[in-house]
Amino acid sequence: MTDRFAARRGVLAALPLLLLPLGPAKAHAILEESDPPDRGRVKAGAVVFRLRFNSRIDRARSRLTLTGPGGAKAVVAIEAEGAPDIVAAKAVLTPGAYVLRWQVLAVDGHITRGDVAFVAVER
Ligand SMILES: [Cu+2]
Repeated sequence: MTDRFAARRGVLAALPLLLLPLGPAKAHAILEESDPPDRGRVKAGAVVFRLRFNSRIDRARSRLTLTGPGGAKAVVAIEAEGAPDIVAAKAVLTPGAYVLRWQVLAVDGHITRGDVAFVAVER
């Protein structure tokens, strides 16, 4: 009886050590590179957005939202094709200041989000 109790306590004490490494084993998505870059400039007109992450992205469960001059907000459709760590989209932009907000689901099941601010200038 005493032996069994001690053994159970031993198992319980070991649990936190076993659980700790499981969480951060796979990283969630971090933006490594973007086109346009944050605080960058693009020429107004047809623009291709390209965001590269450190991990594979579930594009169907990710989203790009573009806030334009005057605060107008629109969801931008993510291209279905391409490398699994790239999120790409196309838009036609008038000159002005924009914020591209990305929200992506990584293979580890975690959602991350961030902003890329840029300015579209006259051609
Ligand atoms: Cu994660």
